[in-house]
Amino acid sequence: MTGNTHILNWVRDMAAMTQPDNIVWIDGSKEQTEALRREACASGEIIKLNEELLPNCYLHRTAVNDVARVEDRTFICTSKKDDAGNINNWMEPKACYEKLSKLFQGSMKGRTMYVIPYAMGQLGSDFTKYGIELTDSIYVVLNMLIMTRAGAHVLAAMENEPHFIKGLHSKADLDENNRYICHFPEDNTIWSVNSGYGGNVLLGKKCFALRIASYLGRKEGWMAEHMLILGLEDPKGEIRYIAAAFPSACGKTNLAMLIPPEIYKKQGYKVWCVGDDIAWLRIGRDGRLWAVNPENGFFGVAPGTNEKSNPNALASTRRDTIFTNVVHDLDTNTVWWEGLNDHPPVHAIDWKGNPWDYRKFDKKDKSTYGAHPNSRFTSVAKNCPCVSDKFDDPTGVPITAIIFGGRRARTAPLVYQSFGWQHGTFVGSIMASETTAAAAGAVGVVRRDPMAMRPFVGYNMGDYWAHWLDMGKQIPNPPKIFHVNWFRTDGNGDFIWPGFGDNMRVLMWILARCEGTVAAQPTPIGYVPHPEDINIEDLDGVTVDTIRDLLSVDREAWKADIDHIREFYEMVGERVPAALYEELAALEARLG
Ligand code: GTP
Ligand code: SPV
Ligand code: MN
Repeated sequence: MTGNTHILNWVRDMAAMTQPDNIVWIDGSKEQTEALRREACASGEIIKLNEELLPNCYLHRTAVNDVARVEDRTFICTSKKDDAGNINNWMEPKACYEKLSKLFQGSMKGRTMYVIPYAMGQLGSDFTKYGIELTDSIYVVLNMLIMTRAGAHVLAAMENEPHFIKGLHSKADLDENNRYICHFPEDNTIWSVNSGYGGNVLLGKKCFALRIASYLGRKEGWMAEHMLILGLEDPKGEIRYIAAAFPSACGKTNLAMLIPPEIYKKQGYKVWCVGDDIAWLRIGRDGRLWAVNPENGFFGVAPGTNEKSNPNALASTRRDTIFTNVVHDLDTNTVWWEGLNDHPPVHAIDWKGNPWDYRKFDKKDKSTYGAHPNSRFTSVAKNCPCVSDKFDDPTGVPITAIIFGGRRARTAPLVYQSFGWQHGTFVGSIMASETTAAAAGAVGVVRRDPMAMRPFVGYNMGDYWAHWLDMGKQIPNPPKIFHVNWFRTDGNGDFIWPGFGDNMRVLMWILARCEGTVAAQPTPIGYVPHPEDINIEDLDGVTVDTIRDLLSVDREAWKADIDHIREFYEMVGERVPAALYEELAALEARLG
């Protein structure tokens, strides 16, 4: 165990409230992990899959009402409401502790409390922060052992550490009317109750590494962002790193593990994955912005992942993986999901645990899906064939370009470059995207999702934008900022741009702009490529005219958007920096 009294006292207090039958400290050893797997298999919490086909892989099904993050039940509990801001739900900390204490009271009776010491980031790095999660779920323990660096070695590193993020989770009764995901940034505390779904309960991820970390980042002069990190290696072996923020289920994992199209592959280009969801960014001694991925695994969207769309992600899931809410193929004891291949299993159990008849599958009717649209795989990052050799590097990687993006059927062009950091911050602040299944609620509705952080910023969004502007002033050699949209559709609602691996063609333009080796056309919204500068060699059905269409800036649509942006800024409230209102006015003027 530990001699750290901060930890011991807190564990004792939480145990007094939740009243578990036992307390088990997670050490990360093979023996303990194996024993927990056996116990969870015996209770039916997880199912062991075919050891030959999927070694060390397991399937878990959540409760049917517990399949995604619950944004309307997620709270930022700062002492002043204004510090949480209008984008976040807010509760007064004391009131929230009291309310949740009642739900936690005795919630672990008859159960074991697991104490998970973990680190976000590589031990020994300036970036790294510690956490402890207390949970009554073995599923959470097994996921945390993949998603974070966890166990006895981390607890040893925390021996003299008064600062750590205190996370308390209990499944309690999985009562959705009493489900709460609450953050107390002033106390380094997270309380999550009545859920068993990933983003709500793997507290190192969105709760700590984004909500609490974004709050700490502002205080301490760094940034926590909902960004993938990839390295693009050229034939000379030089690697440039890109960080990209897309909203949930909008393509981060896919871009992070991109396989270059043949035309680039044969020249020797390669793409390396540093992270697929979260980046922590700090100003390096050399004046550049440096990034680490604080996670240790991928909690990726399963549907749509296949040999063609994302072979690297698929390969990562072929061993040591926990699958959540996918189809169970009974004939082979393996898993399946929509979009994996054209051979749905004949004898199968759907994500709800019911027998599933693939012949009744109808794309338009969600109730016929075998896998939940937000079903996920939890995989070890090191099992990814394209994992970067900088993955464990405590200094991280220097970022050349930052990309924002979202799902927009019309307004946003395939790619454009901002005029500079301030304008780039503006571009991030006005990001919008169609909602996805990653969060509970309607899907396909356009909503503003600044920097893809709307559900994850742990303080006032206006202050967050001010922090972005501030950072820009402090970084001597800042990354250039771009915006992409892979999701423009034609008259039939089909995607025009092929996407996936071919997104590399856009990354090549972005890096050429960073090098200053390609020209661009200034437009009211930013610099747009000359259509012939996007490489379409070997791209079936895509002509220069297709690219011209993808790059067109629809002035009327943008003018109509201005009012929405202003309304959104007004909703965010008084703390929106004046510089962003100036950018908005300048955009309006340029649109004429
Ligand atoms: P979170 O884990 O929720 O943060 O999601 P993410 O941003 O990592 O999204 P992910 O890469 O898992 O992709 C989500 C969905 O978008 C999947 O169904 C993909 O098939 C689809 N997708 C990803 N990239 C592209 C693309 O370039 N074009 C198109 N049309 N779809 C894409
Ligand atoms: C997201 O929704 O952005 C995810 C999945 O990455 S979750 O961990 O549930 O937040
Ligand atoms: Mn995410």
